[in-house]
Amino acid sequence: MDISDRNNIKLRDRQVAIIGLGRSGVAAARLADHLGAQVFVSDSHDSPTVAENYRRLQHDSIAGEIGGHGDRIYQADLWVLSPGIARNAPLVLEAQNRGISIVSEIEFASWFTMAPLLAVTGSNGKTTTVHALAKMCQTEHSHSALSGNMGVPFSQIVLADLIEPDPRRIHVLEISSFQMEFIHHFRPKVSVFLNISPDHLDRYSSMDEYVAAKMRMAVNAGTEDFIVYNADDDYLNQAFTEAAAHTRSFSLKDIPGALFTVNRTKIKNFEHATLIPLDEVALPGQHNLANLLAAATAAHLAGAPDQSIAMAMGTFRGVPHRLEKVAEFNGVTYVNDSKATNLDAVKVALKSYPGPIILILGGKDKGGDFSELLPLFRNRVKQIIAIGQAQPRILAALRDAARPIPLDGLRDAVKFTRDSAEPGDIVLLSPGCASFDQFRDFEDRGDQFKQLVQEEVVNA
Ligand code: UMA
Repeated sequence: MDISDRNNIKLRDRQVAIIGLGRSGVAAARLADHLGAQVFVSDSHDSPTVAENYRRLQHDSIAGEIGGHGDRIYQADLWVLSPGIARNAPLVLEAQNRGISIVSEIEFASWFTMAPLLAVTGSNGKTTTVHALAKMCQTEHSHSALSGNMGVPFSQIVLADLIEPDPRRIHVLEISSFQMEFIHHFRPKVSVFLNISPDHLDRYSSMDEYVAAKMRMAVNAGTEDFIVYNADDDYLNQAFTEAAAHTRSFSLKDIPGALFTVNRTKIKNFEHATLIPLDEVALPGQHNLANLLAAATAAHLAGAPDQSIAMAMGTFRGVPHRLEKVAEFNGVTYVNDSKATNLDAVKVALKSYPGPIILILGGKDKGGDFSELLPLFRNRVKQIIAIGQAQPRILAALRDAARPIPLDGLRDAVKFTRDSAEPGDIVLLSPGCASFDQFRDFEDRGDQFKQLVQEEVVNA
């Protein structure tokens, strides 16, 4: 199928295969169906979630299969690929061999909206930044809608807008490297790059490959578009010296050319007037200040007034599963940082508390080097609990220096902290790993942690 002209892609009666039936797959299937395509959905698994997703689509007369991919998937003009499926998976290579056009779910959805896209990527801080950005862009003149990697598929929002158009729509998108592997026309008006550090090394053969996937977000940026990047990040500083689009950097240092700058007491706008005093910013932490500067810069470029930007900074307190205080019991504070799926996010979490910290680490291994955490442990982390599939690697990396305790799962970890934590301690779930070994996703892991704290500690 010819997809070279974005404005002329017609799906009516075309064979569209949706590969993967998680959240993205379901939303893409519904969007394709709405646009008149002959949709076929396929998933290699038949877990309860996939089975339920399939049942609902079947109910709406959408055809498919679960529990394995049959040959039917290759009778297609177009594939919409879920982000969880690697681009070098055998079925993807086979489809390429057969000349089938393949696009990511984000690319697919982007064809069917004319509203401006504000896209945010980075190794850490994406979810916090997009939430702040969406709040800043929620004004009389612009109605922001948040989607992407944060959990709501872009296709779902695009379909809702096709059914009930909103001329003031602005899309705020959280973008992962996975979602950029099969893009062609995807072109944000503002592309925000927060930071780049090692992540997903289980899926990419090198750091360069991972960085390249992330950088693709701005590959189509033209002279009317903007790239916003963190000038305090070495990778990004090098990457954007010769960008085609307008670039705007942000920094925690006072750098020339930044739209918003910060000093010891306040955030200032580009006219050096006070945007907001620092003690009125609701979200704690230096790393969050950088996220807020990124969001403010993007919001300004999208036309949001300073008043709305300042209001969001004064009221936005953060997102669930990201350094979320769960409970304080007998002087012990429980913190849910389940969204910390890589080691850099764990470092940020550790730096947010002076200690003493009891750290719950582990989950599905993503290939990071756990010994990188060691410099942050001193005088801060009093105990490490290792759980999940990554447990042997955590033990091997940290055994001598930090003597981690291996436990079976989250319930045992919470019980252990109930019996061993002392007043003043912080019990921090900051796994540094993906969740898929024992949980549906990081949200499920965080929700279960919160429930276990209630069951095993607060109400015990
Ligand atoms: N599958 C196949 N064939 C295969 C391999 C997998 O059919 O060969 C199936 C799996 O059985 C599964 C589906 O494909 O049912 C894959 O689904 P998915 O993992 O893409 O999951 P979705 O529910 O569609 O969720 C995706 C994002 N998941 C990933 O990128 C892994 C979600 O990001 C995102 O919130 C959602 O789309 C909506 O946009 C999650 C994530 O972990 C939060 N992201 C990573 C991260 O933040 O580190 C990148």
